[in-house]
Amino acid sequence: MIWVALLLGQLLLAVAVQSNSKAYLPLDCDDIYRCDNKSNSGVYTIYPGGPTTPLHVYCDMKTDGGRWTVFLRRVDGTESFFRPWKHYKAGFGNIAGEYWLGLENILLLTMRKENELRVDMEDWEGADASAQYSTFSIDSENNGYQLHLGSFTGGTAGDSLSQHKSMKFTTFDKDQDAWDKNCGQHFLGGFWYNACHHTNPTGMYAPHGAIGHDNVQVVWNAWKGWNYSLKTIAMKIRPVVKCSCTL
Ligand SMILES: [Ca+2]
Repeated sequence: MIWVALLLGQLLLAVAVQSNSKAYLPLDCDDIYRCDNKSNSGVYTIYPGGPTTPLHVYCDMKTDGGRWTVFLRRVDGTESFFRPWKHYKAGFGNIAGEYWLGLENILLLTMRKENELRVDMEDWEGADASAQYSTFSIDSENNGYQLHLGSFTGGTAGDSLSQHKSMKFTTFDKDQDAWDKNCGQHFLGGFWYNACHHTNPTGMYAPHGAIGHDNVQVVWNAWKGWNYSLKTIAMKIRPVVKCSCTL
């Protein structure tokens, strides 16, 4: 009888271990990378809002060590980013192509872990550049999804985001910017506009030189100036590694 009880106990333990492994739900691309550091960049499912709300996202597993959860991606102009508040709140687009992950999802991703931010971009001549920031988080909708941004820590693109620090989010139908008109309406995107911007990553997508209006395109002023419409831009976050090791 003791033998039977032991065997039963081992069986129960095996079932428990198996169901534990099945219950593994990654919060972000960092969790996916840590589970399998041979992961390739691509579309994955994460659960920042819990087990009942799976979320598709693009993970950058290559750039500067990978682990990046991408929340904005512009690559070819196939999606319109001139959209109302409810779209920026919930997210839109094609995860394998161009998309905005949604302010509620960005909030969920940044409330549990301290994250850093990286912005990668390319011009139409084949050059690329980046900008990195020590921390990134946003407030809830009650406080306008206000942006909290740490210091600029490097990157050849230079700093065009610090001017947006502490701004609330603005779309053409919700004005929370520092201008007497609506920056989202004027510059054709949704962003943490000030009065109005030094970067416009959700602006109108167009090949460089195709449109004559300054500032309404996908701009990163510190790298290419106000009049240059970038070919690609991506904004991505990952948890800050807290190294407890001693040298
Ligand atoms: Ca305004």
